[in-house]
Amino acid sequence: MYRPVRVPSTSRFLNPCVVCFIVVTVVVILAVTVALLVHFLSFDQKSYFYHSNFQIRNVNYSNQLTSPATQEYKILCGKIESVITESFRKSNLRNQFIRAYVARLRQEGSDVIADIVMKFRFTRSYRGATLKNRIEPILRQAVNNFGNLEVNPSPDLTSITVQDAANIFTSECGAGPDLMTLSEERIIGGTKAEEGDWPWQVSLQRNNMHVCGGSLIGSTWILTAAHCFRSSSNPRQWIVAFGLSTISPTMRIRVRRIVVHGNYDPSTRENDIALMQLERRVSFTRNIHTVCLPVATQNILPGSTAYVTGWGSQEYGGNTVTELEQVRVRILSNNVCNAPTSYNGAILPGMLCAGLPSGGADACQGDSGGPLVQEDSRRLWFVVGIVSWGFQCGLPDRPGVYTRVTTYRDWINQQTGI
Ligand code: 4AZ
Repeated sequence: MYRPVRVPSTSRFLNPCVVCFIVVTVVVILAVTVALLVHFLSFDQKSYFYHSNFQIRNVNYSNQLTSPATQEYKILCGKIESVITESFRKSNLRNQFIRAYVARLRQEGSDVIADIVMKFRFTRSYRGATLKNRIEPILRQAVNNFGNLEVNPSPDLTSITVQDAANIFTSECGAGPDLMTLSEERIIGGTKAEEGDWPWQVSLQRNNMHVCGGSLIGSTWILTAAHCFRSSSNPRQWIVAFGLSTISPTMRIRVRRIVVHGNYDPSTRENDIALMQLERRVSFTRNIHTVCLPVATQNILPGSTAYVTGWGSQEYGGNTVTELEQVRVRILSNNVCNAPTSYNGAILPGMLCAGLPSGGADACQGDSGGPLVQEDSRRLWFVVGIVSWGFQCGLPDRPGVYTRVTTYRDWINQQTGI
């Protein structure tokens, strides 16, 4: 009987498949280890925040520097930021430097002090002291490049936490959530607002029911519309609620005084502006702080983007909502808004129109008194309009009509000192 010769099997350990498997496994383990090492040593970066005071000797702290809305304020901050940025961009920290921002200008004696927040990204393996030693000389070098600005030659430099940075920003007006961490520009999409997106927005309530919106403009002041008080201007009947939700607010404060514009005219809706003074001061947090007021001379450009926020209804005649919403609109010129096919002359100089040409994006009932805001080139938010009126909501050629805040800038200052 034929039987094939049996080839003795090779040892298990020398089986080419097993050898191949072992080699591949070892190579994969090595590659993963090297990749993880490289990742943690060079790519796993962490943000570090630093604070510095620049003492500027030859600039007087005039009225012009008390508000971030003035050209003088913007120019001075812009100059300081660009000199620091340039120094870091030319230095060996160019890849680690993210941003320098003047968070506050204040007065000390006859000097102006600029509080500067700087953000860096370093790998986690870096030690704090090493970072400071590398940043300090570049900052000193920046000081030498200020030209006509006399800045103290060795400004201090302190490592701060992201919370410390946020605290500096919340003490000033207009910081949105992205600016507070010197992060990328925020993409505002959808309609639902998130906690801290619009930290100045308040809900004005009677009997625990949302009636109107408003904006926090000072630690005891709310800006809103005069027509909100047609039902009652008794401060004891009102409560100001903070936070995203009107039914579970993060804070409620009683009202001391309501100041309705003396020349508010319900028939023309002219001077539709009012102020509420709170019973107590608000302590500012990341999610509750003020919006900036524009200067009276600020030009609100037709075509520019603005946002309106509130708990108003989503269609004319509908119910108000309980969670804060936001809508992007564009500013229209009063001329366009007064066209015969639009509001046909009803738009007075103290009013401002905003919407989209095809309609669809608009404030509606219950948004009244709330803010129409714009972001400036330094990413600070300004309240340029107060939701006032309109023909229904979201219709083409019937944009939302707002009280033009710049027109009433002096009136606001007379009433509040802000
Ligand atoms: C209102 O009745 C109202 N579309 C507010 C804003 C607009 C219309 C009506 C703007 O409170």
